[in-house]
Amino acid sequence: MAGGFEAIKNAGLRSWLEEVQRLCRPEGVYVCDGSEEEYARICRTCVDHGTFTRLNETLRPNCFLARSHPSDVARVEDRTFICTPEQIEAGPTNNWAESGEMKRKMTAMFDGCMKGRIMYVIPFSMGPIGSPFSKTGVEVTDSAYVVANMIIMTRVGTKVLEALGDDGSFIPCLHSVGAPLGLGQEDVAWPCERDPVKKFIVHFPDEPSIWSYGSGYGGNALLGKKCLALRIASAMARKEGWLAEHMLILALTSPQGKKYYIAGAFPSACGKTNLAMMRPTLPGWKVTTIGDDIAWMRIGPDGRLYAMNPETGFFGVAPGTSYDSNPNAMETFTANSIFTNAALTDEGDIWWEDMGIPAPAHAIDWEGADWTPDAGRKAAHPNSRFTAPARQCPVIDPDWENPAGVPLSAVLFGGRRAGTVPLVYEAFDWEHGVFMGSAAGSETTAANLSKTGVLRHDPFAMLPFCGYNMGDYFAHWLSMAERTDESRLPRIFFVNWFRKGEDGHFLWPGYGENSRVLKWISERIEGRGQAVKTPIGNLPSAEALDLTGLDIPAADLQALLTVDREAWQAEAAELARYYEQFGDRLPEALRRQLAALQERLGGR
Ligand code: O2Y
Ligand code: MN
Repeated sequence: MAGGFEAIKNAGLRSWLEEVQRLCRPEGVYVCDGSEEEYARICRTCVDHGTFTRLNETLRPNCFLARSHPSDVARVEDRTFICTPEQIEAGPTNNWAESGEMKRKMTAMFDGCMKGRIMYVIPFSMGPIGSPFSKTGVEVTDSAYVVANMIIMTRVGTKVLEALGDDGSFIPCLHSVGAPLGLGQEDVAWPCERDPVKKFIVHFPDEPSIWSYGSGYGGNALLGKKCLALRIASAMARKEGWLAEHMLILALTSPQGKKYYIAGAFPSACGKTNLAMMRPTLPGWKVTTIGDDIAWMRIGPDGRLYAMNPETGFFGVAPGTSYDSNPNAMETFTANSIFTNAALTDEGDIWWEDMGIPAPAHAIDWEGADWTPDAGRKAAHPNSRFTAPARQCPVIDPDWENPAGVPLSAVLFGGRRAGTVPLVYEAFDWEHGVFMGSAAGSETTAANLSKTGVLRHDPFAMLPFCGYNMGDYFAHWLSMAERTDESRLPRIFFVNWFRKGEDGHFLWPGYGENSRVLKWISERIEGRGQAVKTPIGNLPSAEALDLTGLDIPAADLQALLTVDREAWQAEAAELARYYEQFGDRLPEALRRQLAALQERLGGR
C-alpha cells in the first residue's frame, strides 16, 4: 500500500508533503486515487486493525461499524482555535492563540507523531471538481478511518490532483490521531490522544491552513467539513464576497409544480438532516434534498443568491433517526455506509435508541460491552453517526451537484426553543432578517461536549464554525443587500419546531408536518400568504396555515402563534447583554434593530 509522491506534479503540494513526512516520520506514505478498489482496500485495512466490524452483508451490504475511544466521541469546541496575529480578528466567540506560538507548540507535537503508521494523502474537492466556486484541500492523516469517511463525504483522488495542476493552490490540512507506535508496540482499534487538553483543532485563516491533532472523530478529523467548508471557507468568503454557512438546502415543489429552493441554518442536532429529507404530509407537496449541513452561497449573474452543497455525503446523528422521523435517511444508509458508535445486534446489523425498531434482546453497545434492554444505559452513543453517500438518498435533487448552485427563495433560521419563540415568523426586510439570525439561540444537545439542555446564543448557527470575528460576520451578511438589488435576495424566516407546553409536551408535531409551515413560506414568497404584523415580525394567523387533517388543540396553536411581550422583552434585554462583547465590531444596523424591537415591544 505504501508508495511515494510520484503522482504529485504540483510543486507546492509536493514540497509541503515532503516537509510533513520529515516532521511526522511515518512508516510509509500513500496518495489516495479515489478508486472504488481503493475504498474497498481501506475498509479492509480498518477491519484488519479492528477499527471496523463488517456488518451482515445481506442486511447491510458493504457497511461497517466503528467504535471510537470513549474520550473521542464528538467535536471538541474548547480545543478548537482560530489563530490570527491579533485576537480581535478571531473575535470574542472563538478560542484564540497567536499563530506563531501555536505553530511552535504544535510542531513539537507533530514531531514523530506518525511513527509506525501510514501517512495517507487525501486530495479532495469541496464542491464539484474544477468548478470555479469549489475549493481544493489536501488532508494528510494517519487514520484509515478518516480516509474512508473522507471518500464518502468529499470528492477524493487523482481527478482532484489533475484539476489542481502544476501550480494550483490548495488548503493544507494536517491531521494526526497523535498516537505514534513504538517498535513492536501493538496498535489499538481507535488510536487517539486520550488527554483532552492535548487535542488541538487549529485553523490559520490567513494562510489558509488547518492543523488537527489528537482526535480521530468526526468534525475534529474529517477536515473538509467543519474546519475547511465552514471555518476556513467563512473567512475566505468574507474576503471574496460570498457566504459559507451552516445550512441545509432543500427544494420544495408545490402541487402545481413550482419549485422553491430554501436554505436553513439550525444549530447542531436540531434536525437539519430530517428537514432536508422531509416527506411532506400535505398532499401533492414534495421535498428534494441538496444538502443537509453546509451551504456555500454567492450572488449570481441575475442578482439572486445561489447556494451549493460542497459535500457528497451525510454525517448524520443516528439516535432518533427512524422510519417515522426520517425514512429517506433510513433508505440512504441501507448500503455502502459507515456507522460510528452505534450498537451491534446479534444479526450483525446496527441499532440505536429511537430507531423505531424494538430494542434487541441482546447487543454489543458502542463501548464493545454486552448490552440488554435492562442494562440501564444507552446502547448507542447519543452522538453516534452514520456516514452515507448523498447520491443514495432517494430524494436527492437532480441539481444537487450543479456547480452554479440553486437560486434561493428563502432562508430559515431556527433553534431548539421550549418557550418564547413562535412556530414561524417572517423578517420585515433583509436587515431585520440579519438581526434575527444574529439573535438565534438553542438549547444544547449531545453534538458538543457542553452541558445539555442549556440555552446558548448561536448566531446564524455559526457559533462553533465562524472563522473570524462574529461582529464582522454580521457586517458581511448585512453587506449582501448592497451587492445586489435587495428584492432579489431570499426572504428570511425564523422557525421553531421545538416549542413545549407547560407540561413539557411538544406543541407542534414536526417532521413531515413542517411542510405546512413551508407551504405558508412559499405563499409569502408569492405575495399571497396572510400575515399579522407583530413586534418581532410577520406571523401567520391560525387560518393562514394549512392545518387540514391535523388534530392540534386550539390552545396549543394559540401558544405557537402568539408573541408573549414580557418574554420577548426579557429576550431582547438578554440579547443586548450578549451583543456587548462585540464592542465596536457590532454593526450599528444591529444596534438600531435591537432598539427598534425594544421600542415595538414597549415597556423599555
Ligand atoms: O461530533 C462531531 O464530530 C460531528 S458534528 C456534526 C456532524 C455533521 C453535521 N453537523 C455537525 C455539527 O456539529 O453541526
Ligand atoms: Mn452541522
